[in-house]
Amino acid sequence: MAKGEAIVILTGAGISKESGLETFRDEGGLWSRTRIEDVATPEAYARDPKRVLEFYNMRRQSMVDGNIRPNAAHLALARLEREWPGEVLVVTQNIDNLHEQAGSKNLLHMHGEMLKARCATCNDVIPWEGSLGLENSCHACGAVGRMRPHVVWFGEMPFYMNDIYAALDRCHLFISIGTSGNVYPAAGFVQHVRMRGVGRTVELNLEPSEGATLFAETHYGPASEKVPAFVGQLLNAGRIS
Ligand code: BV8
Repeated sequence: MAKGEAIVILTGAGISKESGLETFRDEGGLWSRTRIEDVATPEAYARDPKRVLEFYNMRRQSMVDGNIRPNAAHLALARLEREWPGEVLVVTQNIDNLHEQAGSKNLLHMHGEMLKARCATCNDVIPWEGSLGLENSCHACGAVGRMRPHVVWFGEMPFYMNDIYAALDRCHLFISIGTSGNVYPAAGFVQHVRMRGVGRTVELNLEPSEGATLFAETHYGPASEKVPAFVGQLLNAGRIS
């Protein structure tokens, strides 16, 4: 077993699709019905906070009430973290809590978390499972109508970027799962790894992403099949290359 080889895994909405959560850019996905400019930018929130809060209340509700559970892909990544001798870091663009439910511990939500709210006045972040409205007040500073979803909108800086680039700079294997490769800076991570000239890059997706040609290795099909198979092979081989 090769000691200490580090793995970074980027996940997107595709890994949660088979758990019952919608993706964004697939046929009938979230952005086919709602414009990003209307619900997922700071300008939209400033212009019409009620509409933005409702968009996230609807999605949070389906996550909490819909009894959404991790699928075999999330579980396989948690198994890899438990059984691999080196570091395994999951960087997710997703704002659901399916990686946590599956048991992943070394996990960074670069686009935030649906089940948390943040005060736009004092930045206090608290768990939040119900609806968010303008009547809500901040438990820390008392500001009213300033609680927003703790998610990263377009034009806002994603979280943990320093930690993410440090992990990309030391990884031996970068795996991208269930993402269309449309949104930056996440879509640029594979290029960042390639520029180092070392390390293996793998895409596991339903179909080729925008960045498919940048990956040395690709496997296409449902995440619930491809991810457990890939993790099984990796653990059997006990080494990355
Ligand atoms: C930033 C959180 C810089 C909220 C999200 C002008 C002004 C400012 C910025 C920009 C600009 N122009 C461009 C940019 C950059 C912008 C960007 O990339 N825009 C794109 C649209 C061109 N990025 C940003 O704004 C980012 N911030 O750049 O900051 C900066 C610098 C200095 C100072 C300040 C700022 C912030 C981006 C984050 C936005 N927030 N989400 C929410 O969820 O509502 S993005 C959103 O897209 C989600 O996070 C989502 O995860 C992410 C990516 O989408 P995917 O996960 O890939 O989902 P998608 O539906 O696209 O694809 C699904 C894939 O799964 C498909 O390939 C499908 O085939 C596959 N699939 C389906 N089923 C399965 C499957 N695979 C396997 N198995 C299956 N069963």
